[in-house]
Order: sequence, then structure tokens, then C-alpha cells
Amino acid sequence: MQVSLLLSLCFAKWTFIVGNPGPIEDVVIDRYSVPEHCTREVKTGDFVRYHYNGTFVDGKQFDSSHDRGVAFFVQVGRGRQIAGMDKGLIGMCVNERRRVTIPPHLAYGSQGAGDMIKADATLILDVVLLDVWNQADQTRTHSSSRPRNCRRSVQKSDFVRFHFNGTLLDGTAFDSSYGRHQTQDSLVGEGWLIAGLEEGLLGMCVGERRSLSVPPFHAYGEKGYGANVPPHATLLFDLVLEDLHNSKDDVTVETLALPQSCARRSVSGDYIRYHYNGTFLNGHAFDSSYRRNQTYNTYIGLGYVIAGMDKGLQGVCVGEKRRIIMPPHLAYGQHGAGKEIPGSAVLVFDVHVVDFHNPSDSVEIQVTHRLECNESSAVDDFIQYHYNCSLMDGTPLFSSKDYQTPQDVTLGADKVIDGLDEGLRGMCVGEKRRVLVPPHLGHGERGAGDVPGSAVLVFELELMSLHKGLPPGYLFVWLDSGPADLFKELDTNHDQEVPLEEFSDFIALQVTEGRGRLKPGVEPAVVIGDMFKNQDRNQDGRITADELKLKVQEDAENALHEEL
Ligand SMILES: *[C@@H]1O[C@H](CO)[C@@H](O)[C@H](O)[C@H]1NC(C)=O
Ligand SMILES: *[C@@H]1O[C@H](CO)[C@@H](O)[C@H](O)[C@H]1NC(C)=O
Ligand SMILES: *[C@@H]1O[C@H](CO)[C@@H](O)[C@H](O)[C@H]1NC(C)=O
Ligand SMILES: *[C@@H]1O[C@H](CO)[C@@H](O)[C@H](O)[C@H]1NC(C)=O
Ligand SMILES: *[C@@H]1O[C@H](CO)[C@@H](O)[C@H](O)[C@H]1NC(C)=O
Ligand SMILES: *[C@@H]1O[C@H](CO)[C@@H](O)[C@H](O)[C@H]1NC(C)=O
Ligand SMILES: [Ca+2]
Ligand SMILES: [Ca+2]
Repeated sequence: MQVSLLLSLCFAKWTFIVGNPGPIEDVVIDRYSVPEHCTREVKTGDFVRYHYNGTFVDGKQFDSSHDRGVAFFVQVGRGRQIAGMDKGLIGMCVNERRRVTIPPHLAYGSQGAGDMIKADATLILDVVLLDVWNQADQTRTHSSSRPRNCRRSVQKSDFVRFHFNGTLLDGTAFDSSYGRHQTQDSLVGEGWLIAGLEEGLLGMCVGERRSLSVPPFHAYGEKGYGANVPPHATLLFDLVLEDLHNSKDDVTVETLALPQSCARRSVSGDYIRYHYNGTFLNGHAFDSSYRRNQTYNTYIGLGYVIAGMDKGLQGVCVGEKRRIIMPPHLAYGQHGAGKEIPGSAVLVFDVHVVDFHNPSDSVEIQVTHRLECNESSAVDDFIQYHYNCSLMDGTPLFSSKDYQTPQDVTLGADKVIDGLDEGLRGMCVGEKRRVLVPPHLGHGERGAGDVPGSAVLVFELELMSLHKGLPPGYLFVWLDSGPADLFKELDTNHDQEVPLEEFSDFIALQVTEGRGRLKPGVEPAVVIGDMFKNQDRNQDGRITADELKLKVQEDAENALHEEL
């Protein structure tokens, strides 16, 4: 026992309360509390830390390590403490309590020590062992659970994020990452961590749990650390590795599912709509587009998204599922993002590509049932068609089967989305097509109803009937040159007036005899009625020779007026 320690307490006076039990030859050890598990017993040459209360046989205390607030640290068996303690500690376990009774010749003998310890005093030391280690110790590592699939393990210069619980050998907790609600983050092999941790982390997989025992010379040594790690303390760590990357890492792409056919792969400048599940390497989810019922939409290769995504979405097929793993320097960096993404986190995105297109895309037409015909659909034609409309992932949206009859439309009349109008042109009756319509020729960035914004639409089309149309503004055209004197032909009873009946009968006859054609898609009687009203300029129910004028003449006159 060091005299300096003994001197720290000063008793002015003390008296015997109990009689001396008589002289003893050797130390008497009472192991009054031995822990169930004792992994190691003190040997000569070991370093130990212990707390003690020193009393005389009469119960009077002469010293206590507690009063100084620090445990006593000493190497055992080297004469650095009273001989009785060098003997009395042998075979002791951490957390064991023993009472060591030391005869004077193994303590301070006939000389005593200072004022406090008289000559020939028998000392009783009540001891609890806190720590034991040896200079020959190594950092010891035990893996308690290692994931079956370990794609990669920690190497020098990797960056790790781990959780830990740190305790001293006697079980006192000195630190825990859990208390800070964030992982401990560090480079490995660059001296950022105590040597024991550097060593203990090497070879670890994400998800693996390890226990480390780190001797003080691989930890905080003789200085200790802060308020909780005393000098000369052995440290125990329970670790779990949460994340791992290297600053040299690039994006990793794994294909999870490829569609049977892939007509085209994405390139920079494409606009992609995709669903994703975002997780960390440890499997914890941080975000999912599914929760929002909405795809994530972005241009790729133009810097609109984090670099890892910009890269990872290159070369995808519509319908493909891929896993994109990106290191933090290609994701949210050292600072992370919001509450969800901690700094230096590796992100794993499982992505399902719903569709993509390029703003320069036009309508894509695949004829699925081809026919020969002399007359195919064109602008101004009135057509009837069946259709199914869906998204690229197969989600059905609309179908003409929902109605009793096929849909009809006059092509070029701006009645359907531009892409469909275009996709319906050049078709023979009976022909079937699959038509892809990019959003800029469909419902645009905003979508409409059940059509999501920026969605590519798939139409299955079948042309059911075709009525050749008239140019805009025309209600009737002659298929041949037409009569030289129209009024004379119209006025079948030669009374110089043409009422509606005369007019209707004449036009109907021209149509049935194939000399002229009415505007399709509207009841003929309605078209003829409109034609009659146009010609009966004074609205008296009769067309006169003066009133009758062909559209060509009218257009020519109007053009002349505008020129004047
Ligand atoms: C010494 O005394 C203190 C209280 O004074 C007590 O807490 C401690 O358990 C005693 N024994 C040892 C070995 O420290
Ligand atoms: C740390 O301690 C907490 C609480 O006892 C426990 O839930 C957690 O699993 C421990 N962590 C490790 C890495 O052992
Ligand atoms: C997503 O859609 C499901 C089913 O249509 C619905 O129950 C859920 O409330 C929707 N969630 C959001 C965030 O809109
Ligand atoms: C995302 O997770 C959901 C629910 O687990 C799953 O149904 C879906 O297939 C996952 N998506 C991808 C792209 O992996
Ligand atoms: C196209 O017209 C030609 C000549 O008028 C005719 O012989 C042929 O049968 C027509 N073809 C079809 C598919 O209607
Ligand atoms: C629309 O889908 C139905 C059911 O799958 C199918 O019978 C029909 O032929 C499709 N219509 C077109 C125009 O392809
Ligand atoms: Ca007449
Ligand atoms: Ca008239």
C-alpha cells in the first residue's frame, strides 16, 4: 500500500473497541462474495484496479479508496503494495468481494506508517475488484451473430456506422451510441478510433454483432477518458454494424426482374416514372413511393435527382425492377437529409420502372393485325373504333367496352388527345394497333382523372368503320365536277324557287348516286338543313337563284374582301 494514499486521511485519535484476535502468520482471505461467472482470476504480474476500505481489527477505518473517488491501480506481485495485498489479491475475480486480514509483518511491521498506523498493526482490507489485465493481453473479439449473406465486410479505409454499448469490466456503462440516438460513425484504419475498436471492426458485416474486450493500452490508457472511463480501464464493447462504404465506391446496380421484352433502355434526358422502396443497408426502411400512392417522376442524367439515382436509372427497361445501392457521396452526403436520412448513410433503392419517355418522343404505332385497303383513315374522316387504354404497367384506365357502341370521332377535330388522333390515322377498317402515347401528346404533366401526370398511355385500337370526311367548313362536296347550272338542277319544278323539300330530295339523290358526299358523323337531314339555311340568306324558306352560292365562290369573295 502506498504511503501517499494512506496519508490522505488523517485520524487524530482512535481507540480499540474489539480485542486483538491474536497473531496470525499469513493473510486470511474471506471471499464473501464471488460472482457466478469468473472469466479470469488475478495472477502475479497482472494489473488491477480495486476499491477498498481499510480498517483495524477494532473496526476503525484508516483509509478508503472511496474517499479519493478513484480506485486503486497497481501491478500485483511486484512489491508495489504491501506484501499482504500482493498475496491477498491472487485468484480474485472481477466484482468479487473479499476481506483480507493482513498480519503486521505483511503490512507495515513494527515501524507502522505515519501517524495513523501504529507499530505491529493488523490490517483488514475489504476489497472489491474492478478490473484486471496484463501487458500480454490482446483485444479480444467474439462474433455473436453474423448474417448469412454478407456481401462485404469492413476493411481498412472503409467508413462505418455502428451502434455500441460500452461497459467497464465490472459492468458499469461508460457510453452508448443508443443514448445519443445516432450511430457512431468513423473511418476505419485511419486512427480515428481507439486501436481496439479499429481492430474489432475489421471483417465485420452489416448486421453482425460482436463483443470486444479491449485492454487499456488499446483504449484510453493511463489517462482514461472524460468522466466515465477511468485511467487504466479495460473496455467491453457490444457492437452492431449498421452501415459500411468506402469513399471509392460507385453506384451498384442489381437487376431484380426484367420484362420479357425491352424495346428501349433509358438514356440521359428521359423522363422516368418509378416506384421505390428506400432502405438502409441494415434493412430499415426510410421512404417508399407506394405509401404516397404516387410514382416518383424525374428526368435522369440532368442532375434533377441525387447523383446515385441519376446514374442508377440509366439503361432501365419499362417494367424493370432493379436494386440501386449508392454510397453517401452519391446520395445525401455527410449531413444526410431531414430526420429520416442520417449523415454518411448508404441508401438502397428497390426501384420499379413504371414508364419513361423522352420529350422528343412521337406516337409509337405497332400494327398488331394488318389489313390491305384502298382507303385508310385520315384527318376529317369520321370513324368508329374500339379501344382499351392502360398505363405501361398494365393498369387499365378506360375501354370502349364500357359503352354500348364503339367510340366515334372526326379525326383532326381536336376531340381526342393528340396522340390518339394521330394513332387512329392511316388505319384500314378491321385493322388493330397498339399505340404508345407520350404524355406531351396525352394528358401532360398534370394528368387527368385517373391518368397520372406525365404518364405514357397504351392504346389498343381497332377501327370499326370509316366515313371519308370533308375539309373543315364543308357540309357537302361533289365527287365529280358537279352540275354546270346548279340552280336549274335544284329547281326541279322550274318555279324559280327551291324550298327545303326540293333541296333535300336533290342532295339525297346526289349522295345515293355517288356524285356527292355529305359531312359524315351527323344526321344527313341535319346537315342538309344546315346547308339550306346557309343558302336561304333572307330566311324566307326558299332559295332563289340570287341567293345560291357555292362555298368556293364565297371563300373567293371573302378573300377578296380581306385583300381590300
Ligand atoms: C467500503 O465502504 C463503502 C461505504 O463507505 C461501501 O460502499 C463499500 O461497499 C465498502 N467496500 C468496499 C470494498 O469498497
Ligand atoms: C445495447 O443495449 C440496448 C439496451 O439494453 C440493447 O437493446 C441493444 O441491443 C444493445 N446493443 C448492442 C449492440 O448490444
Ligand atoms: C392509397 O390508396 C389506397 C387504396 O386506394 C388508399 O387506401 C390510401 O388511403 C391511399 N393513400 C394515400 C396516401 O393517398
Ligand atoms: C416495395 O415494398 C412493397 C411492400 O413490401 C412490395 O410490395 C413492393 O414490391 C416493393 N417494391 C419494389 C420495387 O421492390
Ligand atoms: C382496291 O381498289 C382496286 C381497284 O379499284 C380493287 O381492284 C381492289 O379490290 C381494292 N382493294 C380492296 C382491298 O378494297
Ligand atoms: C380490349 O380488351 C378486351 C379484353 O381483354 C379484348 O377482348 C378486346 O379485344 C380489347 N380491345 C381492343 C380494341 O384491343
Ligand atoms: Ca322549285
Ligand atoms: Ca330565300
